[in-house]
Amino acid sequence: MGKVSRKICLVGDFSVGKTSLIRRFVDDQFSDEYLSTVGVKLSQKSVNLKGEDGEEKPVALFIWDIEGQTQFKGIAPSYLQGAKGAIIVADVKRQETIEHLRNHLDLFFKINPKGWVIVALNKSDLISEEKVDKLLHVNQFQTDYPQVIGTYATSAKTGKDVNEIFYELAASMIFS
Ligand code: G3D
Ligand code: MG
Repeated sequence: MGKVSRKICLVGDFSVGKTSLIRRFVDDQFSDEYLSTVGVKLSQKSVNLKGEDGEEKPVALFIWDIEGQTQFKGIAPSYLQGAKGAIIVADVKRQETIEHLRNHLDLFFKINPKGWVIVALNKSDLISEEKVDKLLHVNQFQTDYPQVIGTYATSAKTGKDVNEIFYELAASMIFS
């Protein structure tokens, strides 16, 4: 049996940390000097998921990174086409990027009604734990979007919850 492969897109406003989250997950590194990529960049990482039967299932994740858009309107539908999953990212220090989450969700689910999404409130290392808890509390989307798996407070800088969001998303994409 060949390995299954799945497409994941990173979605979100400019500079929220999409590229940094991918780098942290794929290369396990973070650089404050990291320069923005141009166009679309594809990264690949293979993961082993444990199914309910305890069997390990290898999955190749193809992770798409976009750049150049400043708002959700700039995201081309062709970028999202064929994605079984998305990580939709906001920056906890920029409220407008949080307000745009629903626009990104609407666009993703319009193109991929059967896709799965994890919401990442990124740069959580920059604010207090109390603030993080408050943001997590008010930014839950499952009621309106049943295919949203959950909202996580991530940090590409410290690595907090970065592996978790990719593995959670992959598990839902494969086993649900
Ligand atoms: P993008 O791909 O969504 O456009 P980038 O965003 O990954 O390029 O990140 C934008 C800036 O935010 C970068 O800083 C990056 O280092 C920083 N950043 C990303 N994630 C985090 C995080 O979790 N915590 C902190 N503290 N910073 C983060 P520069 O200065 O290069 O623009
Ligand atoms: Mg980028």
